Amino acid sequence: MSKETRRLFFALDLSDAHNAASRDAIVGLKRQLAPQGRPVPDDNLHITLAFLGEVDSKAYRRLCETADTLTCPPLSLITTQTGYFPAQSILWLGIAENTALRLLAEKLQSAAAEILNRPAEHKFVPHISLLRRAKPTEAPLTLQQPLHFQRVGIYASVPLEEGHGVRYQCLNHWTLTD
Ligand code: 2AM
Repeated sequence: MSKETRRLFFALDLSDAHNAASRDAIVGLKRQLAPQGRPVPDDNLHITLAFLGEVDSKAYRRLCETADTLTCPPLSLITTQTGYFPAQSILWLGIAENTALRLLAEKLQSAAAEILNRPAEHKFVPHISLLRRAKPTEAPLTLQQPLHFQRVGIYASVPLEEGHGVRYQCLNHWTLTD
């Protein structure tokens, strides 16, 4: 069996057409903040539900089997204001508390902890990372935009061939239904 691993995470992807207007506003905020750090490429904007780290193919299959059993309605979310993860130097845009979102993330995080035999690396703070290697803003900036999600995916971080950075490859996805 292959012991090769991939760097994976469960996430909600912002690129669906029905989120275009809100995504444009988020990209605008990201541009405004760009001098503070290294902007995340527009195509990489997402909400991480569970960060998985390095995962081998056997664990990947078990994670997918767990996701097959998920029950979660489509999610209607709203962005709030900027925040900062000091340990990772990430400047992000927050998401308002939503019970279905939190339950989904907690289910995925606890399944991942069991399958990968390691505790979740982070407590769940719903966010969209905007800038990496960033400095914090002096005061939070507010941006309230609606976002709707009808599916959740598992993604791999793939290093770009031309040098710095990564692109995210969707390996599998699941439809959220009432
Ligand atoms: P993201 O920017 O893609 O959401 C590894 O530490 C990664 O975990 C971070 O780069 C961040 O990826 C994600 N992450 C998820 N929840 C986090 C949290 N509460 N604090 C810091 N990073 C978090």
